Amino acid sequence: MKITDIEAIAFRYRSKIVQDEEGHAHPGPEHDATETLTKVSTDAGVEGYCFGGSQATVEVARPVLVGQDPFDRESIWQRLRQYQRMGKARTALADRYLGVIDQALWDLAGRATGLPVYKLLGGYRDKVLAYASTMCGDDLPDGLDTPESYADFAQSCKEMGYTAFKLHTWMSPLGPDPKHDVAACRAVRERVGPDTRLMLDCHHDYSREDALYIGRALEELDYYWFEEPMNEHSISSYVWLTEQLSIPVMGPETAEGKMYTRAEWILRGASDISRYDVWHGGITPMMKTIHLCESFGVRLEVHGGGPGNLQVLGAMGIPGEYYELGLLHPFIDHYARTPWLTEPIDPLLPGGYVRIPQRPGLGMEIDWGYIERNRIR
Ligand code: LLH
Ligand code: MG
Repeated sequence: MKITDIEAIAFRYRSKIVQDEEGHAHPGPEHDATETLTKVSTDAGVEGYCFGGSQATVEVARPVLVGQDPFDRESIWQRLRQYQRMGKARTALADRYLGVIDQALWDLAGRATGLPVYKLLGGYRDKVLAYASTMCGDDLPDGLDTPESYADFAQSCKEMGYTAFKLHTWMSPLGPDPKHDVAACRAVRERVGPDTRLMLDCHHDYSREDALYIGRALEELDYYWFEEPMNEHSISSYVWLTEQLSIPVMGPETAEGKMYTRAEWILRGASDISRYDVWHGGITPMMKTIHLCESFGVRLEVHGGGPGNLQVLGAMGIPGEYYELGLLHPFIDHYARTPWLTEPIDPLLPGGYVRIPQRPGLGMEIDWGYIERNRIR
């Protein structure tokens, strides 16, 4: 089998989510938005898909992919990784886009063999616990505007069946404010009681002292982990913080450098729990990172949702305890957000679990009628 083409299909949809100036998602007025579907075709008629990507990405990747065996993912991935260093590919093949191509190739392999990706990787489980992960704090009345609003939302999530809840508190320009963050964490703990797992992912640019203050408060409130409170480029700051706290510190989430960066964090003792997602270069480097963590006896929690992350969670033999389900907000219907799929990828099951999708590939059933009706390119 040989790859014959890679394309980026763009289509319109209606969204109720807007991004603030730093890129954090919030509820907003309904508007037109664009989604892209990257499609890899072969001479055997089998195709692979991943949502995301861009026209620039497929133009740069096409000469590398066409003519290759789509099962030679490692060779294709290594070649594209080298391309990332210079010229047009620096942006067109940034990790996010490399991750799309890699996922489309895994999807293709699954569709070709009739297996979900987690079975190709080596199946470990067919369901995973989920936590409700909130959007960042806002100033919308009865949204996520006060500690009390977070407590109300945590209670609703508990009633929906979630057994764990993670706050993203106020980012710029509404944060940082360590006291406000701690007040929200306290209000949530008091509302949901001792049995719900709670985590915090706060403003990502706190000073060492502010992060330590928040971390100590979280220990007192029996939180389960403390995520990305400082700039991840300062590994020394994370070493400093991790040494002083008993609550597990988690990271790096956004730092560049794929498995190489995670290896350095482990060697330095910069966090207790590592972090990765398929948008940092794909399933291929994520599995390398998972095996790295396993070798060092370090936990890894998967960042973000979506089909690629879920398939990896199904193949993770080390915890990897949770699927991040979100980002949720009292004003947003999470399950109405992907009208281009015939059904949502991550419905919540009794007990607070999400099933690893069992369809071949990444497990998505694409609504082609929807895409064709709304197609731009
Ligand atoms: O800053 C944000 O908008 C969120 O923190 C976002 O990046 C989210 O994906 C996250 O960090 N989840 O863990
Ligand atoms: Mg995070």
